Amino acid sequence: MRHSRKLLALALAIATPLAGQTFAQERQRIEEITVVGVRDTHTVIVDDTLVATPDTAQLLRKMPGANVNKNGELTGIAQYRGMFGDRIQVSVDGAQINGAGPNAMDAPLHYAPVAILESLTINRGIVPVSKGQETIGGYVEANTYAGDFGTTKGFEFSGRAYAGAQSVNSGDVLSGFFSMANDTHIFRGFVMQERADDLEFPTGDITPSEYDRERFDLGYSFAKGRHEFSIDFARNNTKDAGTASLPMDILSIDSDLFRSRYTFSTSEGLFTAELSASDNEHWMTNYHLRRPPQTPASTDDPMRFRRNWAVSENYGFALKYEQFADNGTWLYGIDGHFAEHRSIITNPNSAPFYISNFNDVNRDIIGAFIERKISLNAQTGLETGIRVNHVSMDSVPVSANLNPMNMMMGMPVMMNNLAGALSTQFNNDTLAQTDTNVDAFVRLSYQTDGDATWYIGAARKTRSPSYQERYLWIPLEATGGLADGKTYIGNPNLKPEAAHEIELGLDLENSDYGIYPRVFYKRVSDYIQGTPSTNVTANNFAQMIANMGMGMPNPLQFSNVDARFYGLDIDSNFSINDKITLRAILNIVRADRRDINDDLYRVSPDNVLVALDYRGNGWTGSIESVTYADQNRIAITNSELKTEGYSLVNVMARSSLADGVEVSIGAENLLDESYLDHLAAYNRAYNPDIASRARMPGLGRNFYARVMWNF
Ligand SMILES: [Cu+2]
Repeated sequence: MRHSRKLLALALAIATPLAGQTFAQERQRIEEITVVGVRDTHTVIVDDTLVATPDTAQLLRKMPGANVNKNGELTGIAQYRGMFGDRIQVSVDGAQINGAGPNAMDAPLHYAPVAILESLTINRGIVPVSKGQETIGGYVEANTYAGDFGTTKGFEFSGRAYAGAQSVNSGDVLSGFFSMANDTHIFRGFVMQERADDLEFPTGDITPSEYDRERFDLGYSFAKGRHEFSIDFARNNTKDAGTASLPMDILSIDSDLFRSRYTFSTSEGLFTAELSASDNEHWMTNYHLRRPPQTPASTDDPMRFRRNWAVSENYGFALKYEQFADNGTWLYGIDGHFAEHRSIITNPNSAPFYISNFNDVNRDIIGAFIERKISLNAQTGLETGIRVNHVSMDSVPVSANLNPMNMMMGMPVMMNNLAGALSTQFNNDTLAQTDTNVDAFVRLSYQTDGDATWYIGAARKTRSPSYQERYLWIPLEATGGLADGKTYIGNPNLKPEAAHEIELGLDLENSDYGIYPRVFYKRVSDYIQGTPSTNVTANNFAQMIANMGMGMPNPLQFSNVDARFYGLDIDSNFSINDKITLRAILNIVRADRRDINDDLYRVSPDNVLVALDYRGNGWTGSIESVTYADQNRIAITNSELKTEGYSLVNVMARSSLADGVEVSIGAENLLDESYLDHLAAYNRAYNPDIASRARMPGLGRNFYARVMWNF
């Protein structure tokens, strides 16, 4: 294990993908580093970074340009430079996973828990088109533990036991990774269990915010000569988990994940084939973890109980060939991703009640790309590529029954009539839609004689509408986790978004320091954003629901508008002496509409992280200050609330107790500061300590500990 960590450090140092042990990957790495370029990724290695959270998405807070829209403890949605959700492509060990939840309760990083995570990498700025099909907002790559090949024919058993606990919610995690490996085979397995009670903040508890999750993995890798093959299965069982920022809580998320990869390397190039699939089933309710809906006389109202069954299926493949050429590489590829979703809302107290929320919606993408990386001369590197995606989407007709008692008159009849009119409108619309989208990018780097490499990049990136944006037919909050409290309807005829971006940067580095600033400007036409609905039937329906105290009137409809994003982020480190390093990250992003005078919703406030890392004999320690500015640039359209700035202090220390045993302890929000997290949305569950629809509080002081035993 010690050996592998050294390898990781090396990989990080030269900013290439991690954990390359095979001949092919070694070769690939050598080829990659011959091309002049800037440091375009930022990686967090979990072994070296102490975090209390079970949710990998929260690691994004430690990375330049990145942040997390938090809707629950296991429900973190990646944000990068002001864009989030489906605009950020997330890869979990090469697989793209579209979760079952129409509100992204199981956002992609749900499927890479921290306990099995080896590293998390973000691409800084413009993402090469080969990284993923739709990278309009960014690219995040999670890699989990896979084990290492041995050096001889003899099999060796090794692994890692990982245990953690934290005070803020009495949470704990226990996990084990085991592998049996020689120079040709790796057999591996992983088990994990984690659970927690409700979270504390300085003046109360967040209810519900408990969670309970299990995970099991089995995998196998084979390497011989120029061939390498791997296959992995994982089972995720998320049980009760509170998501107080959303209208319901998680009852279960049961997922089967599959992925496989084959690589073949020659002296001329590297061929890669990848296959992945997942099958996700999810239940959520508005009554089993939070207080059920009440009539004014504080008794449960059985007619307003809701539960939601949602499933998704994904299949993905990629075929790539990287050809080594003079001074660089050519990369050719085709890939596909096929997703299907279904969601039905019912009432456990009234069997005939149902809303067919999403009915067998499909979103299929086939893509092809070519990329070229080349050193034009000893100082200048060029990277460029083009991708074409063909997107096809469809839904089968929808229906609902909102009059379960078969009443002859009254509210249920009127609501049911409106729902009937909405479903007829939807079913008569053009539900089958296809888009052909073209992405392209170019990045040029110039190394001066000194320590500086200058960088300029430009890109066009596209994204077709999500299934929610096209096929949400009745005003509901099923919006991929926007959590603005608004109900929305979709529009099957939406056009794809197209972003045009330029980025400028500089890497200034030597043995004492590294400073990596980037400025960017991105203009998005046909940006998809909720605007006030002009659909009279939908508006009447929402008004009627609001009159019954079950939601907000005035729904939004997903529409094509114009938007822009611009800002600056800086990643940096300075060696103060051979033991102490100063690390600083600064993030500034502005995001607004170009067609009207409004800012965009849920954009990270300006923030700065400053940390001192100490690396001494036998132990390491860090003290970190995280400061967020006020966020006064809010989306009026989304009724967004402002937040005040705040500053938190975090400390952590790590020491090796015995050979292979490492103990870490830390405290987040050491000073128990009260604050509001601008990206954590609003309270939607009954809570004596937090008003309904008030901003979610930030967490109180959290002591935590982690023990890792590598054997
Ligand atoms: Cu859900």
